Amino acid sequence: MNVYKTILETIETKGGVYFILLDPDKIEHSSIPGFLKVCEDAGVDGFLVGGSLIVDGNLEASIELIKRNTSLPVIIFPGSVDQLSPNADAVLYLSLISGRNAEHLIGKHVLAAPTIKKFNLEAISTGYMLIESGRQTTAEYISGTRPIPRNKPEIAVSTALAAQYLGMKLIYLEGGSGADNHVPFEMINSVSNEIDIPLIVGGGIRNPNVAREMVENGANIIVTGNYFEDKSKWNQIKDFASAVHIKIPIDI
Ligand code: 1GP
Repeated sequence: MNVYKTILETIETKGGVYFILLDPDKIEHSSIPGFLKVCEDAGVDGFLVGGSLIVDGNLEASIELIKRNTSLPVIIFPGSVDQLSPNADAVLYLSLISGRNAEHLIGKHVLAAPTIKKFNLEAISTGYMLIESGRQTTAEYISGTRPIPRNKPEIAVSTALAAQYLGMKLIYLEGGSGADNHVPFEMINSVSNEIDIPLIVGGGIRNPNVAREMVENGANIIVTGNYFEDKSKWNQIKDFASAVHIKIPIDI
């Protein structure tokens, strides 16, 4: 499977892509098969797996289990160099372009490259931008970088354009997991108007209407994580998927 091609095709056919982020620290292995089934039935387009700080979870084992239970794309969303596995379909090769920490701009990539080659993983070069979202997020703290101010869309636009000109294939606007405030619609709109590569938005999205408004403002891929760690909310997954798939009529 070529994941990047699948993403482009899904944007074309459904109007948007809906990914769910699984953090190995936060999911019980016993509930993974059931959760994946619910996601598939609800119309989710794929899974990101990873976290800024994995303390207990075993990424390798989680990915193996996820792959055994779904035919949807499984993409590593790495919080560190050791979050790589040959069982995944692709890895978001994240460069933290909102920051000025050389390790996260290119350093970690050099360390990870030989393993990616050995695993024959599809690396999708992604310009990763942290956007100020209220309290300091784990990603900001761990990376030692400051986010782009949420009221400065012009900085986000210039940064995203720079990534595109450097040849990156995706732009990721990240509010941070569990963010108080999601990425502002205005910023999504400004960035998407200027770039020609797909735009991912995630962090603090807890409502399908918000997801829909993001897609209407130009987001191509929506990611939610935290929200569905609570099993009682699984019946809302379909609402999120339908909200993101703006080309497919919502059945009433
Ligand atoms: C992916 O970090 C997000 O971009 C996930 O954020 O857990 O807040 O949905 P949430």
